[in-house]
Amino acid sequence: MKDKTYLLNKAQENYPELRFTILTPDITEFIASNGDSVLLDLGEHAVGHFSFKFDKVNIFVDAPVRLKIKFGEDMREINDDFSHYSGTLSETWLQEEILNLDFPQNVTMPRRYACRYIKITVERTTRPIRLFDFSFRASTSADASILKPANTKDALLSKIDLVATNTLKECMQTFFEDGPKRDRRLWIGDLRLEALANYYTFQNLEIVKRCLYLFAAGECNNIGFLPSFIYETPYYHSGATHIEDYALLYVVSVCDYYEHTGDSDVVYDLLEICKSQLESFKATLNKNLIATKQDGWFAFIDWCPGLENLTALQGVYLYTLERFSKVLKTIGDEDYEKYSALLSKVRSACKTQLYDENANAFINAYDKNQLSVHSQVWMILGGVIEGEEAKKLLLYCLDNKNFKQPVTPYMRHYVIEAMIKLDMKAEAIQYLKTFWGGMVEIGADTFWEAYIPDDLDFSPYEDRMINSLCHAWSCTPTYFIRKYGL
Ligand code: RAM
Repeated sequence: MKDKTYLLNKAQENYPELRFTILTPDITEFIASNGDSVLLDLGEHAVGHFSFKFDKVNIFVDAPVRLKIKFGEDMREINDDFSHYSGTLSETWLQEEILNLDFPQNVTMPRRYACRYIKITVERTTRPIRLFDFSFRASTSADASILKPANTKDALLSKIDLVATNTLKECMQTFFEDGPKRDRRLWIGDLRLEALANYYTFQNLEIVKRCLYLFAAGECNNIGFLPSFIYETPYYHSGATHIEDYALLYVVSVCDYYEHTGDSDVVYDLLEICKSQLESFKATLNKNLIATKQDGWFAFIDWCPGLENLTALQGVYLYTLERFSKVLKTIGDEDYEKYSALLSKVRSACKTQLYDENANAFINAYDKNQLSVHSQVWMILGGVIEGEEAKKLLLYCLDNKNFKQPVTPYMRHYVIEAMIKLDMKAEAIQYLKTFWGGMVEIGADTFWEAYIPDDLDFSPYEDRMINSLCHAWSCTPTYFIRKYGL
């Protein structure tokens, strides 16, 4: 196994270049008295730093001026009253500042924001003031000049592709962030989907490599799983959460990278850490080869409330085993046979023990026999069921009220992946249009972290205000549209 210094050096060698653009809002000057406010529109979602100039109008200000500055990813956020926030995540993510300015000056706000709209309210001034030369210095490591338009004649799919590529561009900073408003860190589940979309759009291979090495240097938990997220600011630090499905999807991300680039040096550097993720997971299978819950475990799969997720997790394991054994075979690694034999054994164990003929679906006592789309999709992606039988099952469970349904674009990505696997291209297009197209129709400039069409107030964190409206895991329509010509 490579040591931490080696891995972090590799991550550093692949530090992506940030590109900056200066955006100027629609309004250039604001003459204001006590209580006045102005709304600036950047015309697009942007991530970066805001600056402006402040001066007197004619009489010199004789006391500090107090401004409230609010940044919104959309207008709903601008209109929200943050003092009513009651979610489970810290309200310090909400983008609102009070600035006390002692005298006329040029102001550059030190913090980074993710927004399209900026509302400035003059909370207190004793004299009229002038605010002007508004400017927003936006950053991304995506090179927009190499992005070609998607090859589709369908207007809605083109629009979806545009919003998806904007989402990805905003999340590409010095690594793949999950959301530039919140949490601004590198999560494995998001990384995997961003990397896929990036291969077909901005093609920045450095950033993918950097992220793979950053995780490999992370601190594993007592079971051996990689941390599910990483911070790099102000210094490298691995997250304290270890999500089992994310640990497996790290291996898949390495396989994706290899399949896309053929770069075996990276695979050799990361091979041992990948094997250890699979070995750690294997240790949690019972004697019948079914995954069991361990103390202190956290499986993610989706933010669907009340979801029981062991069957889906087992599917993620099979999916990972399949992808990893294929890479091992290509690079001639001797463990190939071991992993592919295990894959067949666990697959047939799932078919005999988890497929229920009466329910016509996969259920699992460890999941309290709960019916969910998640279990079906991951059993399909894990290759437990195939062809017409799998297609029938997928069509049966989607939108069926007896089955728990996906709530995040993240899980919906995997629904579409299953459709593509089963040659259900028409259904995949329809699903993309209904779901991501739904966000476009209600004015999304970037795709959201969570979206339930008939519950726009849904939040995994008990208050919609904290939801991220530009979220990495929602960017994959561009991948499907461009890779599969949807
Ligand atoms: C949230 C973020 C992130 C996701 C994790 C599991 O905190 O939205 O994107 O990967 O959950």
